[in-house]
Amino acid sequence: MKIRNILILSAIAILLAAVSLWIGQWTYSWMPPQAAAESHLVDKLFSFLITLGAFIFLGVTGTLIYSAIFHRAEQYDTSDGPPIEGNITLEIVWTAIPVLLVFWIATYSYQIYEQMGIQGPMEAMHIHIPIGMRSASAAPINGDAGIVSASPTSSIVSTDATSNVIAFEDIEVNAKQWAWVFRYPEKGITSTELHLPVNHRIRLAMQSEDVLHGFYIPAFRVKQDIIPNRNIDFEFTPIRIGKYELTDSEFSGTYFATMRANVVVESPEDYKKWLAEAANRKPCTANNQAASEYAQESKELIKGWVTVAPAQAPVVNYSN
Ligand SMILES: [Cu+2]
Repeated sequence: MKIRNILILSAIAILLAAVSLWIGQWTYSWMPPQAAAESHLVDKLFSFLITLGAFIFLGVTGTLIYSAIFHRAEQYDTSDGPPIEGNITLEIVWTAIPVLLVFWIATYSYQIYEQMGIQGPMEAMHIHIPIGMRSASAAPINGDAGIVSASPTSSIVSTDATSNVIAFEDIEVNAKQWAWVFRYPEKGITSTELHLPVNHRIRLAMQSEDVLHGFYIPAFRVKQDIIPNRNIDFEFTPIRIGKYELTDSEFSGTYFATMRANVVVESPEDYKKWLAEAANRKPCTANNQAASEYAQESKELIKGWVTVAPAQAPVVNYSN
């Protein structure tokens, strides 16, 4: 190959790499706000995948377009191209590069999965292991009082939850067809809105009363299946004050789409205030979209449609 060609190809590769890196940075704006420590991990992985994908996509389609424009066969020329074979070096290179890339992606993804401590099917099968506890590491831990810092740079060091003194905010999550109920065991209050103190490690104990549900907060980049008859522990750290949405990520029946809840991340002071306020309220029946839609539809008597009746609308101290 002529030196000139090598230089041109290298220049194109560098340009493609630069464009791919730029696209990779751009991916951060495609996402909801980074409202939990975990979101930094996930977004970094996503950006990495898109950067790699962009480089390959631009390289392949660029070559195709270049060939189609500049090396087009003459009209009515149906002869074959030159038979090229037996370049061992080339074959080794184009096998090795994708294999290495796949291993790179796999290792990187697995590390992030580990850091987030999300339970796979294996953990759910072996429930005698203290599940969900082996990783409390997605949150940057800042020693005193269990307050974690919001800075993404200081993240992810330890994988040993027991060696760190972390003040967990324990909250019970109850999922049923079709409602979310959150219980704050310390104060004994219940709510249909999930309130969380910012920069605190949250530990959820999740249960389903009936079928499979999925706990998913896009702004936190966390998702966990809730399997009936199991206690599912799940941890994360919200780092941004604001109001977000929790949705069900597993189809759980007719009114699945109504299974949403507000997630309010607030300062520890506001959180305490809210707890106190909720504790003063008498429990009453919460608004439940599934129940009201079901009641409406039964009134209209849609014949021939049988559906699972929603569970009773939750009775809680606080509902929105
Ligand atoms: Cu559900």
